[in-house]
Amino acid sequence: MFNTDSFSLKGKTAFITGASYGIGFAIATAFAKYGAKIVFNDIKPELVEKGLAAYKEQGITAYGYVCDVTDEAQVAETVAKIEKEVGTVDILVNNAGIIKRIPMIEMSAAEFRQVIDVDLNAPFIVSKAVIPGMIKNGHGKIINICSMMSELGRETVSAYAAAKGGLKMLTRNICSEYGHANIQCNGIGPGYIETPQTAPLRERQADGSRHPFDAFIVAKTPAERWGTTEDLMGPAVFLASDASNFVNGHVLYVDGGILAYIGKQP
Ligand code: NAP
Ligand code: GCO
Repeated sequence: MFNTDSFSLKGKTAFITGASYGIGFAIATAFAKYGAKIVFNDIKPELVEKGLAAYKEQGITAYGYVCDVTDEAQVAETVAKIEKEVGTVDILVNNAGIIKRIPMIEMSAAEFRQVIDVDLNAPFIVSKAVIPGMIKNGHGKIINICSMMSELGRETVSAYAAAKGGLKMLTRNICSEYGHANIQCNGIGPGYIETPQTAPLRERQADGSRHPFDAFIVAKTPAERWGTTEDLMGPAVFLASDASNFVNGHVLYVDGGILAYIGKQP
């Protein structure tokens, strides 16, 4: 029956990848407020340490693991540890990601592959590792962090757009393949969000004026601002909770309206 507890994550174990800071950290913090036990990983030990301190500062007891999400053996080992030390993963957020802004004809195949590896292959690897536990438990939530680039292209981000477009289809496929096992797999497509990943696009110019890309994004967003990591908290809690049990294979764009807008009329 639907009630206010339908949004509760009490007792749930949530694994958010690459969540030492930025979007993953904000989502994990929101999950903790709704009662979930927080597990995260990062590729560098110093980032895990930084993350653990940041969660502690928020009054959250988080479990942090050093793990490269592109390495299938490391992921399997980490998920086994999580299941033993914390519990079976009820909620997975595939958040870890990288971007390389390089014009396509200047990009090496190795650079292209690296982006696909972190942004697309890794969500496959981590999902594959947690789904058996979810099937055994009789429920599971997977949230893939997609992008505007799951729908749109732009100069210099060919690998990122290919990966995030692929991630949208992986989302639909996990839904198609495991919906019968009461697993819901959805995406969140953040618009342009203020995090270190987008800091180079917001750097002030030498004369103190806005970066042209910064001005472009504000003009392209009906909300007339960049998003904050806080903007993603409510949508993530919704998709992680029982309130969304019949929402499956969907990408929820949290973009201040960018995808709805043709752009400023002349
Ligand atoms: P981010 O800089 O993309 O942070 C992601 C985290 O993942 C970092 O801690 C990063 O560590 C970690 N990571 C990278 N490669 C990894 C690997 N192989 N194994 C484990 N961890 C790894 O920050 P963000 O902006 O918060 O982005 C989070 C997600 O949202 C990404 O998937 C991104 O593509 C997506 N997104 C961001 C925006 C935006 O506007 N910011 C918009 C749409 C979607 P390092 O610091 O060492 O790289
Ligand atoms: C870029 C940006 C974007 C955002 C985001 C948009 O260079 O265009 O980094 O790709 O990070 O993914 O949704």
